[in-house]
Amino acid sequence: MDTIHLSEPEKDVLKYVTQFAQKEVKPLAREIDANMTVPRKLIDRMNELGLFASYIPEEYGGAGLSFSFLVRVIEELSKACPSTALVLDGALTLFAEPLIMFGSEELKKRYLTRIAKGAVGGLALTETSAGSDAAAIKTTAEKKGGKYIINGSKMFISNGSIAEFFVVDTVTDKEKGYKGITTFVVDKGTPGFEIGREIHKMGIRGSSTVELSLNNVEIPESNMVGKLNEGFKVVMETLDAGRIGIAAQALGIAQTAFDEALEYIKDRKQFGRSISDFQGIKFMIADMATQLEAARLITYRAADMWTNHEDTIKVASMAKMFASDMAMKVTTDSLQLFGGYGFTTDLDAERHMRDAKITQIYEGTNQIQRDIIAREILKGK
Ligand code: COS
Repeated sequence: MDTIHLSEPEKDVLKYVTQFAQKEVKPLAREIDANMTVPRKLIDRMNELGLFASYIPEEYGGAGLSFSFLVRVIEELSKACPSTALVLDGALTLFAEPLIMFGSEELKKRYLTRIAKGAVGGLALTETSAGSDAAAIKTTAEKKGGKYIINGSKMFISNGSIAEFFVVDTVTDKEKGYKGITTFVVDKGTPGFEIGREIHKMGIRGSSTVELSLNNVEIPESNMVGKLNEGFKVVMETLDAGRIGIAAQALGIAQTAFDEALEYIKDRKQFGRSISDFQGIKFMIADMATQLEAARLITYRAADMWTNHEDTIKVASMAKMFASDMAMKVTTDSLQLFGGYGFTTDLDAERHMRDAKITQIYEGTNQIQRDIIAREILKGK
């Protein structure tokens, strides 16, 4: 099924991305999970194939392909290895997108051109006491002359150890709540900016997740993304795009889990026949395939809406919530279809289930997504 709107050249490029994902990424997925790192040469290879440049506008050295295309790329890479997909997803939806939407010409020239050449970026919003309540961040940015001095710390930052720069959210006016938040770009290597310990995780183990600490980090005012005290809008809109990326990641993980289980049940014989002959198994397969199809439709619709600059808040949250809940269910049922073998680490079913779990949590828990969806509906959207 191909309901997403892609140009003919995008469709052609996507075929190569699928081949690359299946031939070069998938064989490394186990090793990436075990070693808890995506090899640099794989990131370089994604760059060589133009994947980092794909979503960057042409005037900044990119190919100017659509967000819908990027979503399909994330899905295809996630079928092979969701940790590898997250390296690209984080760089493009969480770092490049806010600059594309809100960055000054100077910032776009300085950073988008580097992303287009394979530099990784990240988003630093979350703090130990500000997760779902994003506006509760405490990291401050104080103006001194033409500079801002940033102090604070960040938690669970994806791409942490490999990113060269981060979009960082700070408090610039303590009295004003979310209307006192400002977003800046901070380069790795700026004095006082430290990348902390690598956090070990249950799933997407190849993706780097770290704490960041910022002690008197001095940055020029020109690093501000958007306007002073309007950073909450920057980050919320960034997450609208990011959530569609996570929906695509969830889709990819679930599709692979399903495909592997489907192959197995056709071969596996019990009671003298293939277990796919049993109604109990058939019903599971029918439900899983239907859930996958529905998640794909809503994710593609959200992607096309974002591409067309429509109001996507509600549908982005729906896609993220629905696709990630689906992925958890489908990966759990896929493991079940393998029986005892599925519970072993000899097969990939358990990894898919571990990888799916985070999609219900990050870029806004599914409880927060439900809150956003209801709020939008009550507003009449
Ligand atoms: N897209 C665009 N704008 C949004 C938005 C969204 N998804 N969500 C909120 N806003 C806007 C609101 O419209 C409002 O703007 P106005 O001042 O123009 O009216 C402003 O942001 C404040 O909204 P609200 O009052 O709802 O803010 P809250 O502090 O109550 O928080 C939630 C809103 C819960 C939606 C927000 O904190 C959130 O998304 N939390 C999850 C954070 C998250 O995803 N973290 C993951 C980090 S990356 S792993």
